[in-house]
Amino acid sequence: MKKWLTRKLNKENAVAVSQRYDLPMLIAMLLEIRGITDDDDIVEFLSGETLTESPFRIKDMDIAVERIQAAIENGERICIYGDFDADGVTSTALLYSYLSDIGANAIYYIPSRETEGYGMNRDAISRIYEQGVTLIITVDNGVAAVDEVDYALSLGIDTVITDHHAVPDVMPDAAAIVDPHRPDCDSSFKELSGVGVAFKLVQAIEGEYADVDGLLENYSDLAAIGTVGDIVALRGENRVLVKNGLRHINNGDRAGIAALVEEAGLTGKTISAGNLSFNLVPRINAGGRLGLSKKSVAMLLTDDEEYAADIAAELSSDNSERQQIERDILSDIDDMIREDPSIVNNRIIVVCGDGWHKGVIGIVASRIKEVYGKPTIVITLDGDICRASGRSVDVRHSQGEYRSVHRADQPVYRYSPGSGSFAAAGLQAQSGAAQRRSRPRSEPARALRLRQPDAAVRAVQHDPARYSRARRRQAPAPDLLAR
Ligand SMILES: [Mn+2]
Repeated sequence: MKKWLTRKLNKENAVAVSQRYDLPMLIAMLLEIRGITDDDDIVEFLSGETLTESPFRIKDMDIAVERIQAAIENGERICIYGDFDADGVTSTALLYSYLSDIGANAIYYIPSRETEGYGMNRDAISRIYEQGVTLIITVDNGVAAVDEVDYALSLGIDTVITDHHAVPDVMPDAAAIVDPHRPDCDSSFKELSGVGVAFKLVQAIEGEYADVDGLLENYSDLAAIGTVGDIVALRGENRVLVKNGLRHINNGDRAGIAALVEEAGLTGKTISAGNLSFNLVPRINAGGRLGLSKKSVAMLLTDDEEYAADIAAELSSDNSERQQIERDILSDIDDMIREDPSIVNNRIIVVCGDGWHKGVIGIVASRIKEVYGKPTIVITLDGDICRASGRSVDVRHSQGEYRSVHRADQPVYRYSPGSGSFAAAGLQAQSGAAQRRSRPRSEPARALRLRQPDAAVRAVQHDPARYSRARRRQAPAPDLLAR
């Protein structure tokens, strides 16, 4: 079960902050508990109206801007290479919208979640090459694409990477790599989402004296959705983006977002960050799971209200379909746990099923992790390919988890690490090893799963004490399906 550790409150500090900033005591106490105690942090947290740090503090930003400006001046064709989740879709829409507004020759590409998976791949680069592209700008991905960037270069395509995922030991040989997690990057705010980094890139292209408030007016709605979608901390620059973005979303400024709001039944209500997270982001993410991410980008770019409404409706029906698929898998897993409670007694929960929809196993893992408070890996088998998605309570665990799976299951075809602050991992591998790992440990449970009830009874009769002890230790199972 989940164990909560509560942070001690230093009441004296809270009283001082309350007096100094003329704040209600409750707010001062919350600031104290959240560790927002420096004067600079408090002022930033309380105001949060605009971005104050120069985007050029992020490593390689100057090189990225130089390469992009050269491309614009020379009329080179630029491809924005995005991702299919809410962060990737909004990053793509933001950068595409900006670049085409300033007259760049830009296109965008989002890999199919179903057939290509996360990140750059050679086939996609070949197709991009055929369209005459000489510069790829990645958003929300790319920092680990060593081979793909080399391949692009062999076709005469430069790559500028903008990303916010953890930086691997060996980075791609790209023209520029803009990622606040680079160890040699001295920007002060590290928790930007992909769209946050894309926003900072736009700010940088506008130059040192950019009209930041104007940019916030144009793009913070997109930035808010991607930022909330990636579950990064809503403080610092993220808070500025979300706060401004919510204002514009509530004004109904963008047809595509207004259409999503309408589909969610929220028209006329004040949209909060919670609404973004529970009502808008899942619809955009569902688009990725069911092959509609390109349409999501189009929805966010269009001024045509009817076109936007059509796509929003399509995304929403897919969202309810996805929820049903998710409920079915959770109910399978619930049965498995009731049959063999030892599954949830392990340090890491591993469950495995045949033909579970690979697009939702991440959400399922996240739900199990939430209920049991333990790192969880959900594996789905499709013929002899198995795909897994893991969610951890902490990114350090997530990485360890990934490593141990990596060792167990050879060969791993693709692995997509979680971002710096979102403890997630996914991988794809040949089955066999994974099947062995996910097999329930107890003998009767194993026999039951093989549909050999006699063998199960024999195993219990052989050592009744063992299994009755296991039963007694087990607390009543929480309901995975309860919302
Ligand atoms: Mn992201």
